[in-house]
Order: sequence, then structure tokens, then C-alpha cells
Amino acid sequence: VAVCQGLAGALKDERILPYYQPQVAVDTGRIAGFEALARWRHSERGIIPAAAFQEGFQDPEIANGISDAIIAAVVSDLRRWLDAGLDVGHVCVNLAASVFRDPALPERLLGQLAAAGVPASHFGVEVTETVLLTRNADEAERTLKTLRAAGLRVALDDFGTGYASLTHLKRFQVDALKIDRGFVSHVTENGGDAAIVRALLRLADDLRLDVIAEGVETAEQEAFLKDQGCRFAQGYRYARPAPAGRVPWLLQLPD
Ligand code: G
Ligand code: G
Ligand code: NA
Ligand code: MN
Repeated sequence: VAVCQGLAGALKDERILPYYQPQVAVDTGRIAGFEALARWRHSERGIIPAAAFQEGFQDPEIANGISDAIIAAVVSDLRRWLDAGLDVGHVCVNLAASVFRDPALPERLLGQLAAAGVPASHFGVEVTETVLLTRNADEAERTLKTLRAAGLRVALDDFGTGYASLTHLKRFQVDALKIDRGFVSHVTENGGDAAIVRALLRLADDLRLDVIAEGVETAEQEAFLKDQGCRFAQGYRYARPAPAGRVPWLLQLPD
């Protein structure tokens, strides 16, 4: 509750901003795109990660305010990067349940991209299985269809940790699965985690979905993933989430 009051003030003062973490092609190390992660630039405490204000995403008004701020900043950053001729790929934003379930979302999102002249192919959303599991699954399905038909990318976040069953993968069509960090962290020491990651990679391959392994920190984890045919990865091994000003620099690093 106190967090939500603080967030309301932070939104009013425009202190919520995106940090960007690269998603890289495992075989070449090239950046394929970025995930935008919300940060609170606190006047006394410095940069606060989203993990510290998760309650805010449960409050529809706050979650909406955060998404509006993040989406507006991402669209304007994308416009600037494209104008500068940077090969930025896609930027994906995370959407809370209440934000994704707003029937006006697709039109609003597509309107903002069109107004900025940013092609939809440069923008994506990440939703968790739980976000899709709503009483109104038809509506969720329609939203996914509309976004994807317009060329936006949809990724299923934290895959394997939610309550969804595999049948939802058939119903809710997405472009990519993100293998949760919880499976990746111990993939080289824990046979169970390794088996799950292998199975998820196989499943995604058979369903023709992209896969992004999250939370990759070590060369050993990377080698395992590469060996198992995982094409994309994200994590501290490549880069931590960083402010927008850092993105052109990351994109221009020599291969
Ligand atoms: O990067 P960080 O540790 O702060 O992220 C913690 C969690 O917060 C992650 O699960 C991430 O998906 C979520 N998150 C980060 N930014 C956003 C956002 O803008 N909206 C929503 N709904 N969740 C976010
Ligand atoms: O739920 P979601 O997958 O969106 O959460 C991503 C979270 O993981 C963010 O908090 C992000 O800052 C964090 N993160 C990203 N890469 C790594 C990593 O390599 N190691 C750890 N421990 N956390 C990471
Ligand atoms: Na995410
Ligand atoms: Mn995730």
C-alpha cells in the first residue's frame, strides 16, 4: 500500500523509466532485441528494480500508469534509434494482467506506434502464462491475434513456472517462449533442470517457436544451451539491464 502511494507519486513526477537488457543470438553473440524493464528513479534511494515494487503491478491503476510510462518511453527511444540508423531489432515490454486484459490495449498500442512511425515489427510484449489464464480466454486470444496480425512480437514469459498446461500453447499462439531463470540457473549442476530445459527446447522447436533462455550468467550455461540448440539468451553474461543511453553503445560493440 505504501509502495503504491510512492509509485503514484513517482508516476506523477515521471520517475518511472525503462532499462534495457539485450537478447542475444547464442551462436554469434549478436543482439536480436531488448527487453524493457521498469525502474523507479528514486530521489533518495537511487534506481529501484521492478522486483522491489511487484505489488504495484497488482493494482490496475498503478499497473496501467507504469505501462503507459514504459510504452511511451520505449516508442520514443525506438523512434530515436531508428532515426540514428541503429539495428535495434525488437523491444519487448512486460504487461501486467490488468493491462493485457484491457480490450482497448491493441488499438492504443498500434495507434502509438503508428503516430511515431515505428513499424510494429520493432515492438513486442511479454506476458506470463498466468496473465493469459483469465475467465475471458476468448478475449485474451483475440488480443494476441490482433497484436500478432499487426506484426508485434508476443513472448510467453517465465515459461514452465505458471499453472498453464501445454494445451494453452495451442490455444494462445505466440512467437516465443522464455525459459524461466529458475531452470537456467542450475542447468549445469542439476540433472532435473537440464532435463526440463532440454524438453522445453525440443517442444519449442517442434512448435516452431523461438526460445529465449533467461538469466544466463556463465560460459558453462551458455555452452549447455548452445549444445542443446537454444538460439537466444538473455542474462548478466551478456549485459545487465541498462538505461536507454547505453543502448547505442551496446549495439556498436565490435563482434
Ligand atoms: O528487472 P527486475 O528484477 O526488476 O524485474 C522483476 C520483475 O518485474 C520481472 O518479472 C519483470 O517481468 C517484471 N517487470 C519489469 N518491468 C515491468 C513492467 O513494466 N510491467 C510489468 N507488468 N512487469 C514488469
Ligand atoms: O520475470 P522476468 O523474466 O521478466 O524477470 C527478469 C528479471 O531477471 C529481472 O529482474 C532482471 O533484472 C533479472 N535478470 C536478468 N538477467 C539476469 C541474470 O543473468 N541473473 C539474475 N540473477 N537476474 C537476472
Ligand atoms: Na519479462
Ligand atoms: Mn521472465
